[in-house]
Amino acid sequence: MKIIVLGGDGFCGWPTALHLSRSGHDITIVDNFSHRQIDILLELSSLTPIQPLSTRIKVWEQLTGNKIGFSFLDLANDYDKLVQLLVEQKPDAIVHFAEQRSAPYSMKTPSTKRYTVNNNVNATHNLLCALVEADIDAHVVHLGTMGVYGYGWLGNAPIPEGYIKVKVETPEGEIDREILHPANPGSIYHMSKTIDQLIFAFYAKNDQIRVTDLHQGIVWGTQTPETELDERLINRFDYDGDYGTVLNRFLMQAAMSHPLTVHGSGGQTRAFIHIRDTVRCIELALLNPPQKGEKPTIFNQVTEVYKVIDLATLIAKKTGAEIMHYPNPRLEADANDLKVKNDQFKALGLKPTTLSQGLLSEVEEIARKYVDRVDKSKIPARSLWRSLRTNQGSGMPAVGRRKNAAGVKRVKHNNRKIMLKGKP
Ligand code: USQ
Repeated sequence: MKIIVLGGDGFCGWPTALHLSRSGHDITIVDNFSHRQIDILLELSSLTPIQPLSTRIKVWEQLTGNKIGFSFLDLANDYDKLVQLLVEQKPDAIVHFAEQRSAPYSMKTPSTKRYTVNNNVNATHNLLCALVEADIDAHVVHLGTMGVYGYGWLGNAPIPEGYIKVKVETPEGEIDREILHPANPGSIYHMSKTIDQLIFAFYAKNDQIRVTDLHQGIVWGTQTPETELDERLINRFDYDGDYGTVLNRFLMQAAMSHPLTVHGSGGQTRAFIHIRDTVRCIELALLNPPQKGEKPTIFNQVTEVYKVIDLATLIAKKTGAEIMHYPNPRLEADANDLKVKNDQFKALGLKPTTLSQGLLSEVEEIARKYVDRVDKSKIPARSLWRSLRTNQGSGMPAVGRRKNAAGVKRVKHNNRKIMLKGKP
């Protein structure tokens, strides 16, 4: 297949581009290096020494003989260039990762909120509008998020894959319908992905665009068989308070004997997937497109569900790391249950990488190896969902309001001694 990977320089995009290239597909990466630019602005860098994209592509060709094309393009703004690219390339499929993907970054300032909405919503809409204008029948595979469902609305009932069956009262009696699962985003970033869903539904109905939307959980891990081939192909590993996701942050923190930064009680339950499974799922989705005129296919791209505190405890047991509970900078339930259906990928043959299989090697091979590159000042999560003033009595976890004069206190949690620190 001829495939364009939008956002192909990123954490999920780069390993996906390599995996698809190795499988024999003809790959062109489109990227505007927005994450590398945000890194510069926030004075961050990946824990792993990622190479410039031109080096990555050159090394890949030297090692495998496979060429990967590249087009520098800002999907949200360079609409005409995008149409031209589609006309020239005539792709069979497009994988769309080209969105600002951090929830904390999206909540940081009015400017980052507006950037996230402008960038993500325009990128998605431009893509679909351009496919119609260029008259290209390419299957769009989009990286969405589990966060579109929100956490807790269905209690302990499993979250279905995108659509939910409802009964509607009408004057003629009850009728059955299947609708998009109600959106309940927890951040501006997650909200932008809920808007994406409506854009996909409209273009699938109006223009018969074939769309698969992947509602992915939190990705952990760094390497795939392809990125492991040479250090110059290494994938990025974000550990900072904005872009680092929880499990990778804990792994890095354990490697450098930093206390594990649990927000609030750690009762938040989330869905997870290893990056190796992400790239396999993308390929499975590409090989199983919906028909023209069908509503978007939605897969839940997750393999395991954990509570944050259970992840911290698991890592603490394996590494001896200390667990510290911080006031939660986010506005989210202090604890929730979560069950998720992922039957479709299992039926297509996905064999999940579980935490127990991959955890220690990840600590050893990546976190410990590059620990000297960590800037400790970047570890705390500083983006607040609400200003400190409006947090009073807002339902933010009480731990944040129980600090002593020194700001640090030892309390008991589940019969274990833990540290409480005043500032996130
Ligand atoms: N958390 C901690 N300590 C930390 C970091 C996070 O306790 O040091 C907690 C958060 O408060 C939250 C949970 O861990 O309850 C998950 O946070 P996260 O930063 O790992 O994940 P999130 O912000 O939800 O976003 C990430 C990706 C996003 C993707 C999403 C999948 O950045 O692109 O869409 O995971 S999901 O969460 O399933 O929607």
